[in-house]
Amino acid sequence: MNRKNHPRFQKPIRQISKIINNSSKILLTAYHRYDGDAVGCELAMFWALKKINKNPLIFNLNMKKELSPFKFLNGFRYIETDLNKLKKQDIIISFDSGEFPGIDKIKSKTLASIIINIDHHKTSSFFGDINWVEPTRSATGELVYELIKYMKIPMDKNIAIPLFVSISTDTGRFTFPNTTKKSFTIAAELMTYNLDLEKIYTSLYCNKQKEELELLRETISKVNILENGKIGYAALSKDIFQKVGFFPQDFQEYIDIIKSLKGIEVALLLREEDDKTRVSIRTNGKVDATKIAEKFGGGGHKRAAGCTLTDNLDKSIQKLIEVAKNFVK
Ligand SMILES: [Mn+2]
Repeated sequence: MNRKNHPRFQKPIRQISKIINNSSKILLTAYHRYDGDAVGCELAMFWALKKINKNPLIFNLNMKKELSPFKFLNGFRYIETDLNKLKKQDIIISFDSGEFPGIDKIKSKTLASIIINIDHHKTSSFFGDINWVEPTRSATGELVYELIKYMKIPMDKNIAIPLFVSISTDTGRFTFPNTTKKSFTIAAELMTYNLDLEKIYTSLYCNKQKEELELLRETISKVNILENGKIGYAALSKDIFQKVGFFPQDFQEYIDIIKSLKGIEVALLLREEDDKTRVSIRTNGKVDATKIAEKFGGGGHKRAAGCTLTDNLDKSIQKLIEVAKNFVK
């Protein structure tokens, strides 16, 4: 059976909307990587649920709120990050998270009866009690948009802005190949709420501290090219972050620089964190990034994936390159 037609991938939108309608305290959450899609979904759902008189709470375990580029979004300040402060909840909805180690801890702490998982990672571990996973969607924000429409919750600017952020960041401002007619159609409808694009894009992309530029410079200086220009990688050790005094929440633009080199098929960004090495993988051409990530227990999308190795930086470089080479032959 085609994976896409597998029953696990069928849309439980009716069931989800029923459960939401029958609940009051609704915990909205995401795992680990609080990017534009994840945070956008949480905030869009937050405002949508408020509109139908629910009690939503956004909870992002250990999120470094002060470093987030999404601080400008309305409602961001209500995000809770301390597990100890969580009180009883009826249900949990997770967004944009292919896996969620530790969600059971949140479930038992909040005594929530059900976990709903809404996501678009094709490597999803289906950790929810109900899973709505559509890997063909450009962003989880597209699913949240659909859910809000299905539930007939009137759209407004508070909902439209985070949804726009979700779709525009996950499509690389509508340039990645995951961008579809649907992404544009939804974005076009969101634009009817008079979104100030200049303000949104300035908040997202023209808000750098000078340490970030320092780190970009360090990253560029560390770029290595192999296999006739088909593989590019940069490895960032702990002391680099210490030297520049900055650690990004999101490494997207650092790896995009490597990916932007003409002829690159596999771009890798490795960074040392405590006793492990985190790796971002981006691909052009025929290489599927998830195929490389999965060799190391990771996952993601065709063009963007990630994994974590328990080896040190040098050993991780070796292992990654060895695998990557097989994909560019
Ligand atoms: Mn996403």
